[in-house]
Amino acid sequence: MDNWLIKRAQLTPDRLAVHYQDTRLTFAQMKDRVLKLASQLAVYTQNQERVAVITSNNLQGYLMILAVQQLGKTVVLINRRLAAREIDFQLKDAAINVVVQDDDFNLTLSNVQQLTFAKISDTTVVDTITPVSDFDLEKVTSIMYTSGTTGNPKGVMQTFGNHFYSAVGSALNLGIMPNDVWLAVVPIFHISGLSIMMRSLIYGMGVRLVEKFDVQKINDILLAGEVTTISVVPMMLTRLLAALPTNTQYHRNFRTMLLGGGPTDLTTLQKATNAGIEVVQSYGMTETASQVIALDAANAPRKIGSAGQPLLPVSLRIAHPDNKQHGRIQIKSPTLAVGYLNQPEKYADSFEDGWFDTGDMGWIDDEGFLYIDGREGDMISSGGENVFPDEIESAYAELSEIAQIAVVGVPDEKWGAVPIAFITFKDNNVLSQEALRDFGREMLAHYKVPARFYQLDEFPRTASGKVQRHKLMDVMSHATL
Ligand code: S0N
Ligand code: AMP
Ligand code: MG
Ligand code: MG
Repeated sequence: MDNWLIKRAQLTPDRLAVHYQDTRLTFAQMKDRVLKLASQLAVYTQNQERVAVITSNNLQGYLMILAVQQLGKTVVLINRRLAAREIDFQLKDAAINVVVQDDDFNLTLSNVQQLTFAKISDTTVVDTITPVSDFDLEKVTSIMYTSGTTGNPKGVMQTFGNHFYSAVGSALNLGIMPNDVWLAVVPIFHISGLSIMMRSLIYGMGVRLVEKFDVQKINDILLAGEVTTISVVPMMLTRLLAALPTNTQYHRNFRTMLLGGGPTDLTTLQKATNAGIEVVQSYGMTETASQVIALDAANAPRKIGSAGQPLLPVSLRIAHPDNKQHGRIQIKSPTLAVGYLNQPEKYADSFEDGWFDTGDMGWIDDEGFLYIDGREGDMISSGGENVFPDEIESAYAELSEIAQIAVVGVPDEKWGAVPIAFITFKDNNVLSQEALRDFGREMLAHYKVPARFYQLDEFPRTASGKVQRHKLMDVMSHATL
């Protein structure tokens, strides 16, 4: 396919491409800005196949991701909330030499050149680059890391074709209107946010880029009719509703709230419906380049609690159903990532008879609508970020005072769920809550640090000596905090 950005600048040069704070760029203007940045970035990245970008949702980061794309290099998107040690792992795995980062990103990373956006935009351009002529649908254009129940994080390789089919599948469900502007407050380092950027290039649609999830500000934008669509995770919806005055409705321009990334409670969905908000529930993951299952406007009110039906390019089956037809959610889709970087066996293991096994469980009603039961294993969904107990337990295992640690998720009013930890100490060693927390904040993204640590004399175990996780909640009441 022709280079989407260049093509957009030809087809719809004067349409809004991106709006951030007081800056509004049309596609023609955005192309010029991106190509200039790409020329500056080229000075530092000549022999690099991949470039990592560390950014929150700001204009410079947005343009930088596009600039890497224009150079024909793969952009490795790093979750800005991770700890240095976690980022180092990803950079090493992706063989990154050059990191471009927000001006206020202040972690020192190992064995890479860290360039701030300011440094790159101050670079004198010697040769203006020629952007890649086309976007090969089979080329890997983005990599983002996702964790699993066990083992190291995996670099999910997304192609232009993945993004294209994802954008088309979404459009065939939600439609495209000439005045569409999609609000991106979900991070552009996750597929929730990056997919909005790709839809913008493919549809010729404007993006309203917002850096911080400031509830009041987002509600104001939705009330003022400045955007037509927004992507949210469940926790964002809950907070938006709580801050919306009763009997107040969003502007009629606003047509779709795309909800995904984690489980939502029915009360919240019911409240949203009562407030006249058209919530389109969806299900997707990094490996599927965003939603693959979604509700449609007509069925949304009737099918509250369902994640919807497979989008046009997507096939869905439930494998190994029990007698209630609950089983494993498996997918076939042209949006399916082409692999995990350096871990081909791990990726191959995710397939059964050519179907991708999502690791999630669910069931399909007699009209073909999918309901998600949850994930196998112990994943905790905190504010739309996935947290895996194994990752936390391995980090803490490095503390010599700890004999054993087990992490479980508990419901949390603000984040939906948060991890808490149960610990036995060696000998008479005891670490304070504060010491445990500080250690975690050094080693892990802060959202992974257990909210509380309970000290136990011993773990509840099975006859064979295995820790009984489900019993941990019962012992909580007589554990020391
Ligand atoms: C909810 C968010 C915005 C909260 O961040 P906020 O309020 O901006 O926090 P900060 O000011 O940065 O930090 C304040 C303190 O809060 C801690 N913190 C931040 N986030 C979390 C968290 N999630 N859980 C627990 N604590 C958190 C900070 O650490 C800080 O504390 P201190 O000072 O102690 O460090 C933010 O969490 C957020 O952006 N969440 C959403 C992430 C997301 O997008 N997830 C989806 C990933 N999945 C996918 O992309 C696949 C599905 C998909 O594509 C999709 C999803 C949704 C909608 C549409 C789609 C689609 O299909 O298109
Ligand atoms: P990620 O790896 O960050 O892309 O997260 C994908 C995971 O989020 C999925 O495998 C699910 O476990 C979870 N998830 C996404 N959408 C939903 C949903 N609608 N309901 C429940 N869980 C979801
Ligand atoms: Mg994942
Ligand atoms: Mg830290």
